[in-house]
Amino acid sequence: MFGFIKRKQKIAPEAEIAAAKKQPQSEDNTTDLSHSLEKTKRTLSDGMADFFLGKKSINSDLLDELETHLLSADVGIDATTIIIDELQSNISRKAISDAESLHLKLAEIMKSILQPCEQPLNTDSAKPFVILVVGINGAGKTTSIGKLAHHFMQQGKSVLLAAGDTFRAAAVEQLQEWGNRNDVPVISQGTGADPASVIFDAVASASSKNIDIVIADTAGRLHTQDNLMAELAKIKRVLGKIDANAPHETLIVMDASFGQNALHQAQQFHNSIGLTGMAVTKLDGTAKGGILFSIAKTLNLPVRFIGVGEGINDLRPFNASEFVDALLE
Ligand SMILES: Nc1nc2c(ncn2[C@@H]2O[C@H](COP(=O)(O)OP(=O)(O)O)[C@@H](O)[C@H]2O)c(=O)[nH]1
Ligand SMILES: [Mg+2]
Repeated sequence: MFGFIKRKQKIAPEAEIAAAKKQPQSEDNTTDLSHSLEKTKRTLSDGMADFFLGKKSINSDLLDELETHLLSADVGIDATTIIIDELQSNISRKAISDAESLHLKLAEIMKSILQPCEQPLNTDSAKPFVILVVGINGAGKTTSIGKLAHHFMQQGKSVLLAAGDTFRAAAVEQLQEWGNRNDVPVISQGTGADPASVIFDAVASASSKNIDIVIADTAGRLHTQDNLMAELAKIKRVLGKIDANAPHETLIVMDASFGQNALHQAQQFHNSIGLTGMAVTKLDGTAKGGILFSIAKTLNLPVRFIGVGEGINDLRPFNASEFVDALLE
């Protein structure tokens, strides 16, 4: 199924944007999502087909098997235990008797685990609403900012981007390309500039132009790099001088393919600078999509968006029900 859609290789930002322009827009999001989550789906359901086709009876062997699959997909111990225990108790009191009722119950439990993370980002509380984007190198920050700009523009909002990754010249250029692509202004001061100053200027400029949303890029960093974490804290402090509530969203972008490690990184970022939301990227390229369940059980943070590809439309607001339906489809 869908074998004609080939995975793209890592490519330069220019080519990536050109490719994004050609992305077809599908109206059927669930089918799309289901296709994007193919690798995780396979891990979850490998060897389970016989069962879901009703050819295997419901017993503890089956639950053991399901448990292994859930753990392999990085659903994590806590969420897996909840799922298996709940299924077991339903089986014991005969509330589940066939493949269909198990499928329905499994979906219901999985949705209930993810539901608390479904808190869409509302940008109406401030103008400009400032989103500070943080995370490790390569997580997908800049790409996600490009997609986010598109997302907000489609909602009729005006957007301005701040090139706060001043570490490498290429980073500013990459953001500028996304700015061109979306036809939104990009405020930058070039390589080596103080990111706090760039982002401060961007917010001041957005205020004067009556722009709705500022999205600020930052250089990738590890939570162990104290000086770089202090730099993020400084950005937040400086922004607070314009608006005590800014940044209104501190969004970590994390790469799902890092699985439990990404979770650990996010926890450390949260402890160090305080996060208000997450965007989980590259769910299309990994079998570790179950990480969202781990996130739900261990990090008390909203998952605002999920990234399911490299194209401009491949970032979507997180919807727990849609996600589980796509996984179990
Ligand atoms: N397959 C896939 N690739 C992604 C996704 N998000 C970002 N990428 C790719 O990840 C790479 C690094 O992204 P970039 O935005 O430069 O990361 P940054 O260092 O955090 O700014 C690029 O090749 C992106 O196209 C996603 O959701 N799916
Ligand atoms: Mg970047």
